[in-house]
Amino acid sequence: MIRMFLVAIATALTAACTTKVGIEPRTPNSPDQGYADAIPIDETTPILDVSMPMNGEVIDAGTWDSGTSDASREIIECGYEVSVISPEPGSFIPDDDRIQVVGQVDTGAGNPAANTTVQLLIGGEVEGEAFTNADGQFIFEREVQAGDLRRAKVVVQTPAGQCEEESDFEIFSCRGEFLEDFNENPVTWTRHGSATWDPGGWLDMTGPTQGQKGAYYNDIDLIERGLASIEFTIRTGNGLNGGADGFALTIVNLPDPDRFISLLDAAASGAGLGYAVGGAFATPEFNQEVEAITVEVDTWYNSINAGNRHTDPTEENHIAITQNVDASDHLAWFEVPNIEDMQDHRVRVDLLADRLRVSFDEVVVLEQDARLVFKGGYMFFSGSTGWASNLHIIDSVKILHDCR
Ligand SMILES: [Ca+2]
Ligand SMILES: [Ca+2]
Ligand SMILES: [Ca+2]
Repeated sequence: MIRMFLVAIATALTAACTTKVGIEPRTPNSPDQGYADAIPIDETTPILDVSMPMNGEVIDAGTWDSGTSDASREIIECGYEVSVISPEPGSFIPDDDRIQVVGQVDTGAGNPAANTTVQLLIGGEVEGEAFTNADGQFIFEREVQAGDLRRAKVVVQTPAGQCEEESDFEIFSCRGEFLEDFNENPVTWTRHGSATWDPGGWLDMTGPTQGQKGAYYNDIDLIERGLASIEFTIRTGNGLNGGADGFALTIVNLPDPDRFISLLDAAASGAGLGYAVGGAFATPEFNQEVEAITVEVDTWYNSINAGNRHTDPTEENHIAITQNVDASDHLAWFEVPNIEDMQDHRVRVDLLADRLRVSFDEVVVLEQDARLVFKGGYMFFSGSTGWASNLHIIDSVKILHDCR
């Protein structure tokens, strides 16, 4: 897990990314639809853990006398710089996972602050203590539970008192974790239309053929409502006439999962990427309003003037978040001009209470306020081709849900 974070950080530091992002003006959802207030942070007392300083000495944080001395609670200016390096701020981690909170203390002059006492504070309470090593680095090791690292910080403690310099960080912990690598023909997923499972260990929504529409849906593994982080790998290209149309992951709050087949039958191909059946895409065959969040990878510019039911927000290839199975309802989007390269690309969307955060190939490319209504539900992948075509390959799904 930690190695993954370090890789992510290294990638973030080395990658250059120039994408355009945008949002369409939105009518705010009614307040009772927001889920921010519906997910209280549990008041569970965090389980005290053992911290492991890098000088090898193990300190039981539970034995530390937390501030009976007035001097230790005094806040003073020390001039240090404190930073948490991993996990990345805003990370999502399954409940009960052991993590290492790794960071660095520097003196104001930019030198490492060695042999310095640091404390992990949660809600103002001391949850661990460690010493920095010769390079100024510290490690706290603990198990995440019930969102207890949602509002944490690391501070420096000196004999004269607690330093005012601190590093805040936020880690979400999740009760639900869904993983699927498609390495075996998946039994919890049902094929629809042109989609196929490839023995290579992935799904393809369309093949390279023109005029296709395909999907795989999962009506067994429920994704819970609330904060969530959705990740998957895509690969597209090798198509005709410049490549199109794109593919999508949708999580739909279908009251009756038996409706999946009628939804997918009615969903628009082409511009609708095999998922669009709401709003401008509603049909007499499926006129039920459903709540849904879709992550779409769109490789064809549609314009309403050309007889289509919507205009894409950009002429470039784009990754977008849409809602309520309406491909015209782009909550957020960013451009990815070169995505039809038949290379693996990792897409991650974090659904937070008040904002959306999208990462592409481990780099955050978009973070913006959004009043989301994520009710959870069942998921499906879909894709389509038209006059232009592409392969639309999906792999390695990871969804952390029911997060706090
Ligand atoms: Ca695979
Ligand atoms: Ca399009
Ligand atoms: Ca689009």
